[in-house]
Amino acid sequence: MSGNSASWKDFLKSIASFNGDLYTLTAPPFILSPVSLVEYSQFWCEHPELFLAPNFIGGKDAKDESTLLERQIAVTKWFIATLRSQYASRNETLGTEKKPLNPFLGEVFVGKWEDSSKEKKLGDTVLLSEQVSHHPPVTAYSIINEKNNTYLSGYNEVKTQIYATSLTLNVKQYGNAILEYRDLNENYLVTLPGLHIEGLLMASPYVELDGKSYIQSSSGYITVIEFSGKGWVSGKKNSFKAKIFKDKKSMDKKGTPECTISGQWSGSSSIYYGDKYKKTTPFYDAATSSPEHLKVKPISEQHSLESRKAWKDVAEAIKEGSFEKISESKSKLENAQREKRKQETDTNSPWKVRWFKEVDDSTIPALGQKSDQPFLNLCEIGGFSKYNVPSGTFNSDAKSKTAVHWRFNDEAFKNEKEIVI
Ligand code: CLR
Repeated sequence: MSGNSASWKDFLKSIASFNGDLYTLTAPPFILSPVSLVEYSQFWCEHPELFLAPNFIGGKDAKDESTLLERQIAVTKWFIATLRSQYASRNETLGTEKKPLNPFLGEVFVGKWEDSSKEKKLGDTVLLSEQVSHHPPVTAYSIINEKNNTYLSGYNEVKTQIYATSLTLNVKQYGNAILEYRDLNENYLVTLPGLHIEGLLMASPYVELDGKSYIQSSSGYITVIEFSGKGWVSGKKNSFKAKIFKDKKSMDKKGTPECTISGQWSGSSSIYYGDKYKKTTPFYDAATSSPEHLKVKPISEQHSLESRKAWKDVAEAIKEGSFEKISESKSKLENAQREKRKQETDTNSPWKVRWFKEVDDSTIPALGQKSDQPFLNLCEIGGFSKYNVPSGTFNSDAKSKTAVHWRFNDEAFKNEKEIVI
């Protein structure tokens, strides 16, 4: 054990008796990431061409079954392609999963993916990510492609449990993501999978996804993706099986899906239609399609609320591996934040969230009534709960009374004057 640094053993002890807030735990420097959790929203779009693909399937007004199915398959492919960056990239590039920096209230991360294609039909795609709550930590984001009128917006909030006997961290996601292809008049609800952190005992933590993710389209089509890991039937890490059904009813009947996709989300997968499993063809290969990283302004041009600028000293200390420098620079930032909150209370002027707003869905719309909000419509079509329950929970299993969600505030972003994208 060096200096004041907690050893891995001490860290495990504190995890075993932890009280629900992972960020209060002092972890040894080697497990700390110099990247703030507010940056993780970028992983939704490291394959912009897949994100935008549905726009180019059939004409804008095409609503025939085969076009709709093809778009559902395209959205499913985009989703599968996001998973490697989201859940395996730290492990693959740094050797282990890392503990991200806990974003402060109002912290933002912005940037864009520039269209590098020859045809220029994609256009630029912008990322806005903002820490909208500190206790509990909640990040909201919006990914905007104006040229194709395509929007992804959502938020993430996790609840963590520890299984003391196996020292596994069990993480449930509470947010949801809504994908809108406004020119097509089509939108999709994407539910977020559960996950657990394994390998803690060996000091080499990694993420394993579990449970299911759903992609519910306004066209009725629904994809159910089931995740499994090493210890499961296939025996391979990062495995999944996705089935696409015509609608929720067909899914519940457990009949033959329109198509089935299976394989590894961090590797390759294949697809077959109906029951023609002998005619399986390649679907997606994460190994051969490298992620396109977001373009972010140099730190010298950033606003003080921008993540990389605000965390610069801490990030450098983490890279140096100096426990003293880490805690010194972190305390500086945290104390400044505390002081800020105190001032806000004293002057009765609470912090204003920048680009997002909280929407209370508990009373609107009345039961059985249609709503223009994509989220409520999609919940109704797929039978999902609109309440604050783990992502992907169905109505009948919901056990919460609140239905408050973070949504993108288009107007606020249009009026943005300080932060340059
Ligand atoms: C955040 C939202 C992203 C997907 C995602 C990926 C990895 C998750 C992260 C979310 C939340 C925080 C998380 C992380 C993996 C590890 C980390 C659960 C859901 C915890 C806080 C760190 C545990 C510490 C050990 C590594 C020691 O879209």
